[in-house]
Amino acid sequence: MTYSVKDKIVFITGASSGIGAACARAFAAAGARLLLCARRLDRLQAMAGELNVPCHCFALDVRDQAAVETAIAGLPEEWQAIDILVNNAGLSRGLTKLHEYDLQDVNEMVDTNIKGLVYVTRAVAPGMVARQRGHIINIGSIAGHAVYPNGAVYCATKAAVKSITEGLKMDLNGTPVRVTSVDPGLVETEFSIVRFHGDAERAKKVYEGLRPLSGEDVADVVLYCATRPPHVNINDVVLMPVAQASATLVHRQPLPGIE
Ligand code: NDP
Ligand code: 8X3
Repeated sequence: MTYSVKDKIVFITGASSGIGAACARAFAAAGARLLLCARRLDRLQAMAGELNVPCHCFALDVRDQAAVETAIAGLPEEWQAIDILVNNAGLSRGLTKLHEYDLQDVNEMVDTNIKGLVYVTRAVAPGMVARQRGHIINIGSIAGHAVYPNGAVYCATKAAVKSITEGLKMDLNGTPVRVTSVDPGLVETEFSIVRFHGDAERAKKVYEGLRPLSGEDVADVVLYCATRPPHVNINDVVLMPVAQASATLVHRQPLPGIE
């Protein structure tokens, strides 16, 4: 027996693009009600208009602790009982040797990927404990399992997500609240465009010669984790394109059967 997400309230951070937007579509197709946030509210509203489920969209920068607390405490009553939180908002900035890194990029990654994720979790998890139900799904990365050159800080932020997921699971032990990490390899989204500060040509090269994952591939796994029976907790899923064997080993030639 699977867990139905129909009519459940699913809160997805960073739903304006890529994996977050794909998660919104996947949960909508399963009949969930969607709480969607990101900084680009116009994008959220455009997507919500195409989804045939109730959606509540709001602009939020997860780096802003006070804004996170105010937004979540101030949700309309009918949106307060969040069943599933998908902590997806995140980014990479730069791909550079640490001793040459732009510290503004460093701050943005740490503040978004670690502190932002914790602020949102801190605001949502108490309600789940009080209601004695809920599921927190963090989007980690293969980068949290293995470091690659020029990516020390981004990899460290995703290693932090891995630790936070494991620690949260321990801290919520004794409650029915579930905690999962979904950790993808290369996914073609706006991720690399953001990493390279808008350099679309350079971003395209990241996925050249292979069939990367899509946001939909990741959303499919997130939905799978969310729909297991209530006594089953999927702790961690690592998913990669077949052409990717590790954080650093990528085959960039055609593979039979893969278009
Ligand atoms: P995208 O750039 O396509 O999407 C990132 C999303 O995060 C956007 O919706 C963006 O919204 C949101 N976001 C970024 N910063 C903030 C912020 N300060 N406050 C609120 N929302 C924010 O990239 P992906 O979909 O690929 O990335 C989603 C997650 O997946 C990230 O955590 C990333 O680290 C992780 N990941 C990505 C992989 C990949 O190869 N693409 C692989 C493994 C993990 P907005 O700009 O409107 O605020
Ligand atoms: C994103 C995947 O390998 O570009 O987390 O870091 S990678």
